[in-house]
Amino acid sequence: MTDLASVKTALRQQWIETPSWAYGNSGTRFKVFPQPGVARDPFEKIEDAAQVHKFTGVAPSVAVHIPWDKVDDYAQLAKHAVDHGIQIGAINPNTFQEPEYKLGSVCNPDPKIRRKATDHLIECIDVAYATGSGILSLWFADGTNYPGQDSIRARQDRLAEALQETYDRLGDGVKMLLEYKFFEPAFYTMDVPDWGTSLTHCLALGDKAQVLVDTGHHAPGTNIEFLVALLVRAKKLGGFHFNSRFYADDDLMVGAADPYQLFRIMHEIVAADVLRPDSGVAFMLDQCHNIEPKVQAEIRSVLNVQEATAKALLVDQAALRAAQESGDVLGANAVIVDAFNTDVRPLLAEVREDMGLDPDPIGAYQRSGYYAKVSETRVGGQAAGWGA
Ligand code: RM4
Ligand code: MN
Ligand code: MN
Repeated sequence: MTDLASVKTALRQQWIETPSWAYGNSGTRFKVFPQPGVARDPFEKIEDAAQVHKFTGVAPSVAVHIPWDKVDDYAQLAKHAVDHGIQIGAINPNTFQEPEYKLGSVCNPDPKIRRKATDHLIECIDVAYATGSGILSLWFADGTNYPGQDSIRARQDRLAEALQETYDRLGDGVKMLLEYKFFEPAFYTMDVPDWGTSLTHCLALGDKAQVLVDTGHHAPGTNIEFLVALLVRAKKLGGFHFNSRFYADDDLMVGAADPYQLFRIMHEIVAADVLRPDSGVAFMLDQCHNIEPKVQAEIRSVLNVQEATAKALLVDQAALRAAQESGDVLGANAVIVDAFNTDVRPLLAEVREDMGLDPDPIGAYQRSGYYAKVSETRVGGQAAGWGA
């Protein structure tokens, strides 16, 4: 039997970070459909993120992307977050949107462009210290489109060099996460295509470098919970970018495509006892909301992670172990399936009431009138986002 009090405590303490870019306009390469009330600057994005925390109680930080969220005074941005009841989370350098980066950033054959990219990574360490963030979260769009375009090995050497220089500048308060993605925007080789490549670099760098698992960045059929278990065992799981993909890197709401996969991932997390915020694993959303309202979609996503987590916490670990040890294949599987099939919504409603929250976060958000209010007040200026 699972101890319900400790399940509730774990759910109350859960920490899910939302991304600032979820609150801007986004779309596909075909069209960005602008929405009313969209944040126009990093301060308004923080206000949106604060709404997600206000109604869920478990989203107390917001990741930023530089230069999308570039401001003159980062201490002021951090204070704005605190004034709204949250804090700045991971700092994500952006080395994929400037003309120089056509052939890559830290892996570019031109040393001047590599210098510019590495300088930006180092500048983002300063942003981390100025905002009180403990995470520099790296994703590189680098790669090649055609066989022979560049030397695969030379690009790895350049990557290792840039990572080492950045790592050496981290100081004691910031750690480095290295994310991978198996294709796009490069289609022949990505320079960090998979967790093995990321792990290889992180092992060479040292304890402050860990792997970031973006659930949307794998080939179809990849067993994500397996690699999560492996990374936890190696003490190299730094965090997640949660989202769902139906085909490729869709960045849709986590739990939308395959809630059973999300549950299986959370089961590995719970079984390894790395759910607690002080375990060092960061649970972050990395999503874009192209056609659905953004703040509400982030709330829904947080609830989806909570539901998967609650189910994982309800797995009867003693029964599972007993079944495993006695070779009871179907009995062990039934323990997992039973937990997944539990309706945890009443339990989560109780947890929210214990936290002084409305048991129905989406209903409460809708009744608050926030969306109507910002749709009226956020007029003029340029909405944040990708060209809308
Ligand atoms: C990438 C990757 C990064 C994210 C950008 C916007 O595909 O997931 O984490 O920062 O998209
Ligand atoms: Mn990501
Ligand atoms: Mn992605």
